[in-house]
Amino acid sequence: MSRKVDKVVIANRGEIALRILRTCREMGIRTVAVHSLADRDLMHVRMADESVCIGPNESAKSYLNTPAIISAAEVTDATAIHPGYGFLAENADFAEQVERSGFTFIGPTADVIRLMGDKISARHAMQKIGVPTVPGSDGPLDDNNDKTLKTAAKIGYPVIIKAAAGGGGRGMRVVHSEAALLNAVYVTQAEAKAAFGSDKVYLEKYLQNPRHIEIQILADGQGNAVHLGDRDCSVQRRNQKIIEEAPAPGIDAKARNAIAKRCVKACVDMGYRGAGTFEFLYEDGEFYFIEMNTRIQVEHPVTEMITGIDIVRAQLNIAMGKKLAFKQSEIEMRGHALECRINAEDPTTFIPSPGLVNLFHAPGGPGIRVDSHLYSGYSVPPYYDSLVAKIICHGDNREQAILRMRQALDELIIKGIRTNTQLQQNLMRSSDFMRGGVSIHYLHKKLEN
Ligand code: MV4
Repeated sequence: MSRKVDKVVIANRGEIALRILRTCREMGIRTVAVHSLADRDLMHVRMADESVCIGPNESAKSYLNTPAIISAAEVTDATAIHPGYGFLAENADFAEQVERSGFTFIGPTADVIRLMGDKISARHAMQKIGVPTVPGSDGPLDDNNDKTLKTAAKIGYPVIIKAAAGGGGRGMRVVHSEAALLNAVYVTQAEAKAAFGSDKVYLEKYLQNPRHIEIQILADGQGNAVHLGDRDCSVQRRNQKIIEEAPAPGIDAKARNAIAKRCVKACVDMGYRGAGTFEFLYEDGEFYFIEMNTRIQVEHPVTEMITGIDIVRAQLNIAMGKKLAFKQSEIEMRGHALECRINAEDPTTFIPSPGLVNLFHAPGGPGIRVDSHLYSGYSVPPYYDSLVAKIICHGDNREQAILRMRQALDELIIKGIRTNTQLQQNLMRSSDFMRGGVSIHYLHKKLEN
């Protein structure tokens, strides 16, 4: 079925809104920027064919306001809505309402978003399809305490209790001994109920020193799917990724191909449509599925740099009902790419540092890409995420990518607000990072010293 995608509402802000706008323009697709009151001066709002103010500063009343976004699509005669990442990107009810209102949701079907939004059903789906998961409970924990204790004993301590409706690090608790288990289950259930409206929780073996490796896929929902390789996102602080790279360093070709093929097969079996990411923990040479993201991700540029594929373009083409334009054998991975996230934050306290950017100068040169909505004179509002720029560097190999990143960070000028640029510079000179393959605990340990 072919669907009209000739005018897209970009239901997001900041760098990703600009990223989506750029590809739309290249494809001759008209754009509608929807923005909050605080975001009148965003770069993409100025560049869009049309713009609609959808509410006040608070995201709850603007970027999360489904009726306002759908109304904006109606009044501008748009045909499709791109959710970007964050906000409503993985909200199945939003996807459903967009489609029910007669617009194309640029992403998977609401059913698949819902399936993956429940981490227990996602786990179950992967087990059925043959994607390896972390050893854990079969479905949600119930009020049979003896059974819960037995399950944990069989898995072996430490275990981790996770909320089915959680994800991205929210609603989790690590348990180190049998004595602490039942109370931890009870508390996690209560917290999950309060935070997500569901007290469903499940158990997994707690992996103590894993890496975070994910696999990017594209699927057309018509039986065709490909992977675009993996990314390593282990350098993070409090579940906020700081550096991402592609490919994940030090993984042998056989293991990475095997897991990627599983993901592709899972997409075909599920009838998945759009761009998606399978998140894994990687420890002692094994991959363990933890979550699937049904959206475009912040770190997608590193994959674009090594494959030459525009993932937003692929999303738009898939939404139009086109079949994938390339086969797996036509996708070549070349060199290595790194992304450093630049956040408007205090370098020592990590407290957000919004305000007027007096001067912005972006780095350049071979292999350098900057995804940022900043410009000199722009004021970073205090209401949203503190990500203000992504510096992406490609090289023939990881060493060259790191050398280029050092130069790029050196050239980057952001005056008026505080940023984490110096931390990124330090990381690009850290012997552990330079060796490659650090775990998810690396940055925490480094910052303690
Ligand atoms: C885990 C884990 C260890 N063992 N599951 C955190 C985010 C969410 N996506 C899943 N998370 C974790 N799940 C088991 N069985 C450790 C984490 C984790 C983590 C994972 C990826 C990236 C950063 C992380 C930071 C802390 C904990």
